[in-house]
Order: sequence, then structure tokens, then C-alpha cells
Amino acid sequence: MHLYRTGAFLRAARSARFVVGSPRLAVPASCTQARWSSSHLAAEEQRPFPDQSVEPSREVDPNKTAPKSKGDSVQADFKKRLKELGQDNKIVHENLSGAKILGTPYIFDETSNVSDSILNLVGRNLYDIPDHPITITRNLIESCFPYPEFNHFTVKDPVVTVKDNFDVLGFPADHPGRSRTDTYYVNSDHLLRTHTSAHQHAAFQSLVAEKYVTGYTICADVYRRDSIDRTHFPVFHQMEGAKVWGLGPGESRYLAQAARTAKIARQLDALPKTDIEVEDQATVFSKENNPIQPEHDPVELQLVVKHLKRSLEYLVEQIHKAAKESLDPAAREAFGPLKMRWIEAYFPFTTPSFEVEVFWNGEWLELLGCGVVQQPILNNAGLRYSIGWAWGVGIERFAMLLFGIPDIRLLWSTDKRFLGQFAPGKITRFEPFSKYPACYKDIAFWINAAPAGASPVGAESSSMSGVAAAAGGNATKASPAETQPAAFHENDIMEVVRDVAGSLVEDVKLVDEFVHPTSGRKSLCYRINYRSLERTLTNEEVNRLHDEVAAKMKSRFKVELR
Ligand code: FA5
Ligand code: MG
Repeated sequence: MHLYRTGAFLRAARSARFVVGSPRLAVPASCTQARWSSSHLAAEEQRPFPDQSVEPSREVDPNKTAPKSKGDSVQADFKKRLKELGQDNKIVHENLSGAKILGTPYIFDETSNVSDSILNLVGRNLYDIPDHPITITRNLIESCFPYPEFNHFTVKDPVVTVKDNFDVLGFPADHPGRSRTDTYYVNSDHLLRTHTSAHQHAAFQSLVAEKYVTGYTICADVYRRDSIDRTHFPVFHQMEGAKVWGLGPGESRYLAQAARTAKIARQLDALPKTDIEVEDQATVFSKENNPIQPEHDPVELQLVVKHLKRSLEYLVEQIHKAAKESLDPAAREAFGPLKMRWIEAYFPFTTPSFEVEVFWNGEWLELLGCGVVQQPILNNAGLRYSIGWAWGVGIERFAMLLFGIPDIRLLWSTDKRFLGQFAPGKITRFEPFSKYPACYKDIAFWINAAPAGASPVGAESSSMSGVAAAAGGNATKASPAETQPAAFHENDIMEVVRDVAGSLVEDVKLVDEFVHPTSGRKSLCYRINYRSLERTLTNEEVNRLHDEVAAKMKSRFKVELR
């Protein structure tokens, strides 16, 4: 894996120590620094957490890496053929099927579900194009978490192991985020990362050898089989941020921790104050609901949570301010104050956990997830005596707020009328170049099994009760049906629509569902809104696309069209 910054990062990653178990921080003053050896700690109570023996992350060199999955000789042959073909990011179908992704060949197996339409978007690196709104937004976010307190990384290759995306982060084996309905698998060992948290472990390792840097940000493209609407896209960009506080030298561990608590309090005090009105629905941490970790001292924990919340409130305020300043004076008045709220959340890798929502275009829009890092994750990365927070934001969501971009698809546009509107480092209001007509088409069908989840609608908005997000989300709403290949899942129709019509579809909505009173079979009706951002679609074109969607639904999922 490449985390692009300095060689120091990779050196640190390679030399980091790996330890097992969790420190208990609230120990008596008699526990001295001298007795604070690893053998002493190994005897302490250990909290069960998946994968306590993590391998160091290594840089993936496409030339040195063997093709992934299947038998060795087959792999060698396949690699040779893929090399000869010289095709990047295209699925190859021969006797064997597979794909070369950014130069590395992968062989498909029964788990693979990545499609050409998705692979076509790999390597666009929108976050590295100086006048693209994603880059301008990325730079603004990074400026709120400046060097040298924070290192800034990007990771170009989106293919990660199942271990890095899920196991290391403590995702339970039956977490719905792991299912093929939510995640693009390259094969059973590799997937397109569903979140930047896949690099948390490596990034925490990078802090072990740092003297002054106590945090990082990671920016990268991430991939999810998700719903289709104006704020969701199967490929989007996330930025992850984290900050840790280690234990300095002290006469005893108790004193060292007291000094650390005082340091966090000082740093909290020094954070810029914000003016925004914030509603906080997540201030009480109970055992059942958003628990604090057994290793953490409640007083120190509260300070860490406050530091996290205030840092993110500052970020949201800066984004809001920049958006407001880009308006002409009359429009500024109408822009209104920022409405922001904190709500409880669940992620396997943080607790307590939270989400931030802002009021935008008449509804609550989720911007980010965050929380206090699970102690075993820090321990496994070599930061055994540290406490810390982490967050993950959707860069598109911030960019849409900043530039007034109404539809997430625009951010992938290559149309000069879009791209020509932006300049490096400048926040300018997006001027719609025109609105082309919508064309609604319904598709209704009987399914053989009930769709997964309480509602088949997309996961991550709190206003909807849906299936769990691919990167955490509400695991309690998981349904085992999601992992049964025969069952229909809403993300399946989303995927078919994406494959057939790509970004010519604005949204897909469930408009009707009912169960037949005698047969017990379920019928679903989805409304597809065909609308291009760049031109008017002809009737024939839409009919052809819609027929293809229907045919693919029938052949892939054995649904009976009505
Ligand atoms: C995560 O991905 C966690 N890894 C975040 C995290 C990091 C939590 C570190 C704790 C500690 P979530 O699935 O909620 O969480 O996604 C984070 C953000 O990505 C969302 O709040 C949203 O802003 C954005 N997002 C999610 N799905 C999409 C999508 N399909 N299109 C565009 N943006 C999306
Ligand atoms: Mg979320």
C-alpha cells in the first residue's frame, strides 16, 4: 500500500512494534514507570478484539507482487497474459476472468462482483487535480488540521485486503458491511476499500516514530454498492483524520496519565471557539448505548470527546464561512445561519461514536462519522499508551455545501461548462449551465425472497432506517438475507442501473411494495429518473436503457417482471 507522504512514514510503518492486549489506564499510583514493562502489561486484563496479531503493512509494488488468488501456476500464466493485454482497469473475460487494476493483476473468483463501470472510475484521482472542487475542498479540510501536528496522506491504490478494510478494525464476521450487496469485491481476499479507515492501522503505525506529529489525515477514493440519488455515488472521496495523546514520562503511570489529562485539557482550551448553534443529542455514554471503553478514565474520555467535537465544529464552521463568503452580499443575507447536530452512531472501531448532520436544502444531511478509537486498534499499531479520536468525512458532501453543487454526479463530469468554473484555492458559487428534462420509468417485479433489512432504502442517512453502511453503520439492522445470493437486495437494482445507464440516472426510488395475500410473494416497484446533466436524452435512448435494465434484472436475479 502507498500512503504518499515522506519516506519517514513507510520507515515508521515497517519498524513499528506490534503488541497484544490493552493497557488499563486507571491503575494505582504505586505502579511505577520502571515496572511498566511489556511483560507486566501482557499479564493485564485483555479485551477480546479481532486480529490481535497484525502484520506490518507493506508497500505494494505491482512489479513484485504475485497475482492475487487462485493457484500459483495459473496465476503466473494469467499475469503474463494480462501484461500482454496491457489493459488497465478493464475486466478480462477468457477462460479465466480477472482484471488489472492500476497495474496489478487480480484473478476473479466466486466472490468477485466488481464491474467495468466501477473500474473505469479507478485512478481518476480527482483529489489531485488542483482546480477540481474535490481538491479545493480537500485542501480546505487539511488546512483545519495543519502540519506539523497532522501529517497529510493520500493512498492511490484502492485495492485493499479484507483484513485491512474489516478485520483489523474489529468488524464482526457477520457485519453486513462485509456482504457482497454492499461492497465491491475484487476476489475473496481483495476489495475496493469502502472507507479510508482501511488505512487507519498503517497511519497509526506512522505515528509511532514521530516526535512532533500526533495526528494525520488520509484522503482517498472509496467504493460502495449504494443507493442512487443526488448525494450518493458508488465512488466518492473520504478524508480520515485522527489525533492521539501518548503518555509522557512520569514517576508513576497514574501521574503520567494525570499529566496527559491536563495536556488534553490545555489543548482543548487552545482550540478556536466557534459561533455556530449546535444541537448535541449524544452527551450521555451508557453501557448499552454508546459505551466508553473499559481502559478509559471517564474524566479524560470526556475531554477527548470535547476535543473531537470542537475540532469538527471548527471544520464545519470554516466550510460554512467559506461558502457564505463566496456569495454576493444580497445572497449572503439569505444564506442563513448554520444548523448542525451531533447524533449517536455505531462503528466497530470507535466508541463512543458520533455523526454530524447539517441542515441543507430542507433536510438533514450526514457529513461525517467519528469517535474515540478502540484501544486495541492503537495497541496493535504500536501506540499502546495512547488515547485518541478519529473521524471520516465525505468530501463530496462538503464540496456540495461549499460550491452549491446540487448533484453529486456533477463532480465526475468532464464537461468544460462544469470544470471551467473552478480555480485552485478559490471558492466560487457553481452556476448551473442548464437543467435537462427528467424522464421517469417504472420497473415492477416479483421477487423470490424478501429484500434484506427493514427497508431496502440506502443506509447512511439517519432519516431512513435501512441496511447497514459498508463502513460501520447500524449493524443491528443487518439481515442475514443480505448474504444469501438468491435474495434480492436493493443495491442489486442500483448496480444494474449503474451498469446500464451510468451517470444518466439521477435517482432510483422504491415507490410501491406489497405482499400477495395468497401466494405470499413480494412485489416491488422502483421509479428510475433518467436525466443527463449534460444533454437532453431522447425517448428511444431511454427506452433502450430501460429495456436493458429490465432484461438484466430478469437474467441476473431471476425476478419475474410484472
Ligand atoms: C465511515 O466510512 C467511517 N469509516 C467513518 C469513521 C472514521 C468513523 C473514523 C469513525 C472513525 P460512514 O459510512 O458514515 O462512516 O461514511 C462517512 C461519510 O462518507 C458519510 O458521513 C458521508 O458524508 C459520506 N458518504 C457515505 N456514503 C456515501 C456515498 N455513497 N456517496 C457520497 N458520500 C458518502
Ligand atoms: Mg454514516
